[in-house]
Amino acid sequence: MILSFRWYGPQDPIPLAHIRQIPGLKNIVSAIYTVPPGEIWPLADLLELKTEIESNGLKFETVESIPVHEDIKLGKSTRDQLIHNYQESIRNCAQAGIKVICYNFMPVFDWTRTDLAHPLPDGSTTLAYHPSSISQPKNLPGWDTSYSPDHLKSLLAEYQQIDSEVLWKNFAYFLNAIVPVAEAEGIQLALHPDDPPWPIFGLPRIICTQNDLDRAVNIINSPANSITLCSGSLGCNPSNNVPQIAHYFGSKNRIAFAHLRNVKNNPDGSFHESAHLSSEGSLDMAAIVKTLAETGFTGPCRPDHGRAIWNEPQPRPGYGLYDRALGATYINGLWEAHQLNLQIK
Ligand SMILES: [Mn+2]
Repeated sequence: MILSFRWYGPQDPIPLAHIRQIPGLKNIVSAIYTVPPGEIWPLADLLELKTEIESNGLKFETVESIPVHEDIKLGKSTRDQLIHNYQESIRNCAQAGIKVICYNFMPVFDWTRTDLAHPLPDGSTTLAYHPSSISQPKNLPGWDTSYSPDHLKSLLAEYQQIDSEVLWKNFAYFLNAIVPVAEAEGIQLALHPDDPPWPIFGLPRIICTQNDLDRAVNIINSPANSITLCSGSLGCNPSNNVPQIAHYFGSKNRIAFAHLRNVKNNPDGSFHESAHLSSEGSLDMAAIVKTLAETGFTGPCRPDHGRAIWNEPQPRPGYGLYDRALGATYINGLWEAHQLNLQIK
């Protein structure tokens, strides 16, 4: 396991020098944020980012994420050029020393919450989701979309023609074009599950369960076609047994990247992101990390989101330094304990 931390590039207010002070933290997870979706990530930009990260004593081997253009998901005639660009971005990442590329195949919306500052009894705030608060995309707080209202409207209309089986077909078309390139370049693609793992706003979502992930990895049976095990995304559906999912894909050597965070699920279908500790949420974090250790996971792993604590400003909700750093040290503790256990056995 390579303990890693997401950093949003030079515009991220958290200095790399502070991230480096988290014990055992070796790697940065980042992306090129200045290039619009669908365009090629220039090698020069990747190398510049790598140089900055390395000059702070850290490594850059994991990309999260190269966005997949909506025309690819919609299966439009423009997709071949866009897929060609995606292939070029993969090649440029490989040249810059990247080993893992995280991506998702969620239509229009990335991770979705209805409350970005849900108060917890200890005085911290966190990201939360309540099904009754979700009706129209425009009602989402802090929604940062690159789409204008008109563009969004036309995209949503286009998706009216797309059901989940068509989306699967378009996903397979995309995978068949990019997995061979990743394989040739020595890169592992790491499909992130949908978050939350159910359809929203009438849009299909297809990467929600163990079966969905299994269908995805079986489209092309190659380690280059792997998954991101995101405990929090999968875990906010209580029917997803995350330790079991970790065991299933870990045993097949198809987990390329792990996101570790805890969620507290409520009977009404709402949830909030809790502190990482198992007893704070609904997930058995110790069992998840134990499974990764026992199945020989060697890839990057990062604390996913964190709460807002100690009055830290949250220009990017979920991505402050303090609580993610606590999560990182907790992961360290679990990992060390399980490594010791494995040695004793
Ligand atoms: Mn995640």
